[in-house]
Amino acid sequence: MESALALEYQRICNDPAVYQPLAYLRLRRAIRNIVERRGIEPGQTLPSERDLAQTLKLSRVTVRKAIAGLVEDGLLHQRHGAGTFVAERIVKPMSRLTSFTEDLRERGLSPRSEFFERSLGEVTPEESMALNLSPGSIVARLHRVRYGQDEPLAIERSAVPASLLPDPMLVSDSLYEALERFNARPRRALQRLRAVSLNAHQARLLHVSAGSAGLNIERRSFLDDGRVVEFTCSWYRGDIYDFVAELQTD
Ligand code: 16G
Repeated sequence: MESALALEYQRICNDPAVYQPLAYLRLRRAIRNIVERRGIEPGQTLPSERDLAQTLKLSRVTVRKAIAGLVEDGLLHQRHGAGTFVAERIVKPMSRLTSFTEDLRERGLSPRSEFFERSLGEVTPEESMALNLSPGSIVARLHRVRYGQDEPLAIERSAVPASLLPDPMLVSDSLYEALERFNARPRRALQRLRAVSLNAHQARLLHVSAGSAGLNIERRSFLDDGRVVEFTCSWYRGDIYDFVAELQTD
């Protein structure tokens, strides 16, 4: 693994398309690429800071800085005295507005969706409140189970104003990629998290037992001009996901 990482690091240093003058950012990219390609599997240990510094001819401060960034992103995990591992649970930082597809790709997992619904319809009272739309407006609705490789990870129901997403069939995998094509990718979001027990139907879809722990998350996301882009209600599996928030004093 060490030699694969050294090769990848060298490749990034010599690639004129990757202009990155800072060594710790080049190393961060190299480690991320190796994890994405499954050159190191979830749960596997990374070589020690000292070994990496020696092999890559970098200072330990540089190596430490590269690793710290990936720990913060949730890709790596550190256990005191035991070293640095590729995270097994999916650690999702709450400070970044990312999509399910991006989160999984960053971890080297292939995302896919199984759709139960992709339709257009009149807003319900709940959607009209959440999306700031007047009664009678049309919304695009998606209802799907989200998979990483072949494992179901979350159930999601999304509503998006049809003025921003005129045809829900345009969402083949990623909602955010589809919105991007209409210049309507969200820029900020408000999220509410709640611990829940998954009911029998949800548990069946997620391949866990009824009553298992889940996280119910409501996300309202916005464009720069304040328009609401999405109202999504998700049920994530509690046995796989960690949501992590960084907090600072005022
Ligand atoms: C995430 C979001 C969800 C968003 C989706 C878009 C959370 C809790 N929810 O699952 O609100 O609609 O990503 O993902 O993070 P996509 O672009 O892959 O469809």
